[in-house]
Amino acid sequence: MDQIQLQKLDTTVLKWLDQVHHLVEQCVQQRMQVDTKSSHRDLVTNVDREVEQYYVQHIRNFDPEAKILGEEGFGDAVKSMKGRIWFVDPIDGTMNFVKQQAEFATMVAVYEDGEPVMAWIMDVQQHDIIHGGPEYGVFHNGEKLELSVDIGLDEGLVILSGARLLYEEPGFPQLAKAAIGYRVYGSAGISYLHVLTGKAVAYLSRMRPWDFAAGVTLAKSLGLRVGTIDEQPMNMLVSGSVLVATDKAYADIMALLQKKS
Ligand code: 2AM
Ligand code: CA
Repeated sequence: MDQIQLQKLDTTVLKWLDQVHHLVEQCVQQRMQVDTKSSHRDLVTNVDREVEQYYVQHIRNFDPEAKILGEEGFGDAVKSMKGRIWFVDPIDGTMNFVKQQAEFATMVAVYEDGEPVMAWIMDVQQHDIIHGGPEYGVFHNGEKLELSVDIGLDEGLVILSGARLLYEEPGFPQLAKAAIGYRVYGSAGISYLHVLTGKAVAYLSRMRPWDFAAGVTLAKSLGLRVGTIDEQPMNMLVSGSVLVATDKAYADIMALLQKKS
């Protein structure tokens, strides 16, 4: 895509994000229905579904040839990364959304033939947006975002999945102990925003494609290191333990994980 097409894509999705912000506010005030999915801790709301339907309808109009991979299943059964794929997580951090009405995100990413093109993460309650791509640059709201100072675990906060830490998945407790401090936010999108803006040096969680597609795109575009820690190459269509970190923190974490095995 050339710069004009990327600019049009960005402007279009930023408009959708404004609408999503309004839609979520309206739903919270007028109609909230909470259901459980796989367990009593795995929540979904009508807002997750309504926001995904909003995205799917608008993506279909804007980019009719593309396929859509969304958490709530209103998109397509995507089996290959060929062509253009839109990844959509309508509400990321649904537990935070239900219990706090804060610290939750909405995420969109576009890939073309397996390569990242553009992505958007919005802290919905704060209306705080990071958007961009490898050929476009990364922007925090309107301002160009620059890579923060490269610091390692001895000086930086690491963000971890609460569940992985609680159940002592190999690597997670060691990492929490090695860093100057650790944080658990309960939302991949909010965690990515902190790493992208230099408030934390790494984020590690086991995630599904719509949880990591946008974060990985923005992190790579900004010059952060991205990889998996389960010795599998990153596959955009399956779950994986995905790490995003500064160069120094990435090296620290890899050394630490090799030591444990
Ligand atoms: P969600 O709210 O969109 O489901 C903390 O719960 C983070 O992990 C959130 O980003 C959440 O996304 C995601 N998450 C929740 N359950 C998950 C699961 N079973 N596998 C992978 N990620 C999950
Ligand atoms: Ca979600």
